[in-house]
Amino acid sequence: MSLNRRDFLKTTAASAAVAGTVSVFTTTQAEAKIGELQYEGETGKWMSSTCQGCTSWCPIQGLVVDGKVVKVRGNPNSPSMGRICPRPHLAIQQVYDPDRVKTPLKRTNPKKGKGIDPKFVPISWDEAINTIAEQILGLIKAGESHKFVLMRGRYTHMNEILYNTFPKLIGSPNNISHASICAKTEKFGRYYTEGFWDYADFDLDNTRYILGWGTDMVSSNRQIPWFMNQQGYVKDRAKITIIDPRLSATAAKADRWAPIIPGTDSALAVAIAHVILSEGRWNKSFVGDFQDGKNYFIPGSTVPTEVIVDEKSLPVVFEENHTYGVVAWWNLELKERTPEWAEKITGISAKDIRTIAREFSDAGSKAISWVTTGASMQIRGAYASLAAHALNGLVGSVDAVGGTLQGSSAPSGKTPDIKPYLPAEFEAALKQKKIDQRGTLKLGAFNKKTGGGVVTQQVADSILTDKPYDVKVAIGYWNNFVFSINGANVWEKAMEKLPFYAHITTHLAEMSMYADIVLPAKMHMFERYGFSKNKQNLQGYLTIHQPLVKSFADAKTDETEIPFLIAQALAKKGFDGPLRYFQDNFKDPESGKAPTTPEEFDLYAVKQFTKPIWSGESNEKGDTINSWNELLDKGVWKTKKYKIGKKVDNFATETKKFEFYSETLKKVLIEHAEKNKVTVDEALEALNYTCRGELGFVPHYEEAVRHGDEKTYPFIFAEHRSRLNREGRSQNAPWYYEIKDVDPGDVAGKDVTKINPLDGKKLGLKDGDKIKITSVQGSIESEVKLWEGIRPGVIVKCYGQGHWAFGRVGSEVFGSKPRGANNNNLHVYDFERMVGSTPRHGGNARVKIEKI
Ligand SMILES: Nc1nc2c(c(=O)[nH]1)N[C@H]1C(S)=C(S)[C@@H](COP(=O)(O)OP(=O)(O)OC[C@H]3O[C@@H](n4cnc5c(=O)[nH]c(N)nc54)[C@H](O)[C@@H]3O)O[C@H]1N2
Ligand SMILES: Nc1nc2c(c(=O)[nH]1)N[C@H]1C(S)=C(S)[C@@H](COP(=O)(O)OP(=O)(O)OC[C@H]3O[C@@H](n4cnc5c(=O)[nH]c(N)nc54)[C@H](O)[C@@H]3O)O[C@H]1N2
Ligand code: SF4
Ligand SMILES: [Mo]
Repeated sequence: MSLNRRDFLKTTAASAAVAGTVSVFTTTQAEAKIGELQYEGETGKWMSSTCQGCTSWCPIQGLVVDGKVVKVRGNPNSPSMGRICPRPHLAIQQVYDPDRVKTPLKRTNPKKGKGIDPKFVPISWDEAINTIAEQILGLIKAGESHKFVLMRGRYTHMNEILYNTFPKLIGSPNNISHASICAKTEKFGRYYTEGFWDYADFDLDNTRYILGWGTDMVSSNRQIPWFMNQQGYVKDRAKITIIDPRLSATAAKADRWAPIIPGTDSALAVAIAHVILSEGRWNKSFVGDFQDGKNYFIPGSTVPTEVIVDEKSLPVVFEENHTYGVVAWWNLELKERTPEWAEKITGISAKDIRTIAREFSDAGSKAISWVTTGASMQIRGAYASLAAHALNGLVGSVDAVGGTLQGSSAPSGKTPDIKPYLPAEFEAALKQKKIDQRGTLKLGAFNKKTGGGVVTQQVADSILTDKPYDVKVAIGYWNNFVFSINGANVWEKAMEKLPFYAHITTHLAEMSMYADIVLPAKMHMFERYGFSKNKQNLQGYLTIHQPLVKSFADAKTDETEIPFLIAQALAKKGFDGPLRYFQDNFKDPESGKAPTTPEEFDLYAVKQFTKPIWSGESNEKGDTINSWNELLDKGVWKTKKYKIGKKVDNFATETKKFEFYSETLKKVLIEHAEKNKVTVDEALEALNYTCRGELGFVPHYEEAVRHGDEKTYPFIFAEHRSRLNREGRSQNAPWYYEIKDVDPGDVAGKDVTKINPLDGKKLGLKDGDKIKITSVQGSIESEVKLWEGIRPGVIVKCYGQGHWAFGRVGSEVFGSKPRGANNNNLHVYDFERMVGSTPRHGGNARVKIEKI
């Protein structure tokens, strides 16, 4: 349907007037009347903000006409020079979605559960905030403030306030982010080889080879717009090989697609390393060489410590240059890892493995091994991440022209110290263990140390078992864990049990259906202040979020306005620590005025955090910006281009070298074992890895874990994300369904399961057949699409649909019946235990298929 601008404005105004969502259960998809919007001429104003449709965090601009944002484009000042992907256009349907929460809501049905109507009624902000403040005070008075949990999904860098300081200010150690359901194990490989715990940057201008591990960079991962734009140029200069069980959009245009059996990436990576070393193809200037110039990396043999030459016994010395432990890696792991061995495990022929290894190493330091979550967010993904990243060390492409880079980062203000605002009685509560059991024997949560990271998924189990203690009050924002985490049914049960939950959200989502209070959030792209920092195209940048338009809902900013309101309510009730902290420390950097309203706090706080940019003090490091208004106008500040090569021999590893034998991992594993009073081998076992001894310190093959026996569950389940997913947030946008066939093999308007035609034949299935898919965790119903883009024995389905409570378009019947199916009903509630991450890839579940 098409709507002219006047009708469009009328529709949004009308829906704004209908407050609340009482009896939302009766609305069906057929009644949804959101359509295309057209605008009359571009007479409006382009204003800068930031897209958070994915972790690329692109600077964008919105065209504002008569107080409405009608169009989006890239910000020309961005490092990608104004490129964006297709997804920000969907954001228009997000912000003007008539299904948005328009006022605070209160649950009137005390019974909680999937499919149970919460019977929400609209309430005032005062009542909502007071209810939350009472709950918090109740905990404080009972001396159990640690039983409060703050859960964060997506965020801007303003999360320092609600996520980082707020829980502590009210006496709780529990701030739980979504990092471990996102991409943590991808970072593991970089950290334990080159000491870098972050997203990488890549020198696409100069690269000659990209070896992508689950890398679908025109669709997902990071710097998507830049890669989409550069893909053609890159292809002129470089070869691209994509290792992915599925023919992704990038694989379809690559030089080679290696359809790997899910979860076997570590085998392929070590076999590639084996070829590179045994054929003498490593980068001699980066890695070094044997002193006598001979190659002692002989398949099947350990590098000897000495050889006999002319009846003389001579020591074999490898003079290592910028790396550490290449001989140990060979001796411990690589010597037997032939392509023939890997062929049986990975499904990639030995011939292809040799070709990939040769082509990759021919490109030398201009070859990128680009590891994504596909090859790392697996049950035993830590060593796959390590092995695939280590290939960059062999060819010397780490911090090299045409290689993989750590990149730069934009400066921003520090978070003021909260200690003076913490009452003495919080001391014990703040020392309580975090609810996610990080750092315990079976949940290493390694980042730079044991227990350093979050284990998001564990929170459900901790709530259900009251371990280490019972959670009583929780606030979640910009998150939807009931939908977005493996074993969705476990989260459903946990949320059912949680005594008090407040959800700060733009839409009622699955997570909101368990809420006692729902608070409407301003939409991040067009309605609120904030800032994000990232890197693309060799530049670090800071990009501003600002209100382009006034929210049509009575919404507030999750990360600033809402904590300020709660702080005010707490102060009125006699506990003024948080309010004093906010008012003392977040004065307007220009006028010096302390904030008295949530709006002032929001503005002063964002100005304070971004001051290093707009004050002009960073002009020498990058773009020139001299005032707050100039930052709002330009929208983005970027660093000068990253200087390549400085990190070499100065990596933040134990040896300062690029570590093939990871002394850095060894140290953390020993720490973890000692902390939990076990040996390193016992720790490895508890973390569900098969290696023992020194093998645990080098990249090596680990057999994939698959839940379900092969006989009952003959297929491996794999998944990918949609080019249209704005994480879990765009699925109530009609455009999402209309153009869903942008994902290879998918069908517009549907949520199909892609099955190889050979398997289809065996099972007697044809396109459009309805099927039930079952894993040991649960079942989904789906529709068959026969497709050659997935190997026989593996089936694949896109992630994103299957919401049972996400608007009239996203759900078949809001509150009870999903549209499509959620993959997280099949993914098994299990962990990658070294990092504590949630393994959505690697084929964690075997499944059976039944025709229905
Ligand atoms: N099977 C499977 N599971 C996955 C993934 C996958 O690919 N496959 N991806 C994983 C990854 S990488 C991630 S990062 C996580 C993301 O998972 P989560 O962090 O749980 O985030 P979303 O699913 O995007 O849900 C965010 C919710 O916030 C609300 N919301 C939307 N916009 C706004 C806003 O502007 N402000 C506020 N306050 N609220 C808003 C909506 O209710 C929405 O449902 O999911 C993970 N889960
Ligand atoms: N379009 C889009 N882009 C996004 C996001 C989004 O929601 N939508 N979200 C952003 C976020 S939060 C994140 S964390 C990143 C994640 O982005 P990526 O790291 O790129 O991860 P995914 O898209 O989850 O999966 C990548 C690929 O892994 C493949 N795969 C599955 N199993 C295996 C396996 O066993 N081995 C290998 N080698 N590949 C496998 C899948 O087919 C898929 O093509 O994307 C960001 N970019
Ligand atoms: S969805 Fe991601 S890649 Fe696309 S414009 Fe937004 S932040 Fe950038
Ligand atoms: Mo993510």
